[in-house]
Amino acid sequence: MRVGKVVQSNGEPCLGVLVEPGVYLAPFPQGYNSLADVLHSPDPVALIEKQFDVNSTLVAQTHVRFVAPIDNQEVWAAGVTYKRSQIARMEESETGASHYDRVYTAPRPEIFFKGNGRRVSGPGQPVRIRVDTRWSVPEPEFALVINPKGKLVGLTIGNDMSARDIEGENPLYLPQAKVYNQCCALGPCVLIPEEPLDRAETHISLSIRRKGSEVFQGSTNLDQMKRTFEELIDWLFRDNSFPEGVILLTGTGVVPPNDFTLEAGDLVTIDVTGIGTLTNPVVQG
Ligand code: DO4
Ligand code: MG
Repeated sequence: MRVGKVVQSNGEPCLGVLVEPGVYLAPFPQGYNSLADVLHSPDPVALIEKQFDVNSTLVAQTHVRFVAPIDNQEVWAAGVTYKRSQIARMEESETGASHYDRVYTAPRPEIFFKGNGRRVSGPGQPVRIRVDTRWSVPEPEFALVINPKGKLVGLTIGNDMSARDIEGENPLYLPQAKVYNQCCALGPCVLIPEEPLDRAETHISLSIRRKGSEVFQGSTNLDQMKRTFEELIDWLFRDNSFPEGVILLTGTGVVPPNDFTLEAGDLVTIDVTGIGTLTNPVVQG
């Protein structure tokens, strides 16, 4: 099931379930005030199905505005979980190369705080290039929606915007390269998997368009990720509690060539098998 948060014309949020002919809309079930409340319930699919049986309206997808599927959760991110990211990081950082090399194979993964809902853009909303960077890229990533007990309840698409020159200059600058206004995008909806994902068949692709032409395209699949979702969640939850739940980006396996930097006006599109498409315009300044 694919479910998201939709803002209606009166400004009120409601649930939206994506189906072939369009999107079913329904209010949050009684006693549940947010998408996170629903996703964190003991059986989200049953709860949503029950609510949609009684209360839903079918509308065309073009008439629906999905917003970022986040409420009060924190957003964290894992890094260097694909060979492609390890190589790119070692190339960009003279002083930090050995750190990236070691973290790729070490038992403990790289995990960092990425932000909260205030820093996250939804579908169609801008993502930002910092004013003080000359080398920025989007990072297309699988994003895990995790409940307060540490259970994976769904998957969405994430963009971990990154300033490669800042993180490459000194690994201690990582929080500045990664965490700033509009540094992350999530959406459009959350896939609640009803069976285990086929890793090799779950693709993530990135397309960047500039003035109407595609200037970068790349893709990978989940099988290329060195770590499992369960392993990343286990490390994230060690002496770390998330009473509101947490969204964890799982690292990028698609990195544009080293002479590529994003520009204001670019359009970033990320596609994930079974989830959908997340598109965001890029701004700077
Ligand atoms: O250490 C750099 C960040 C790594 C990252 O964000 C990624 O691999 O996706
Ligand atoms: Mg990343």
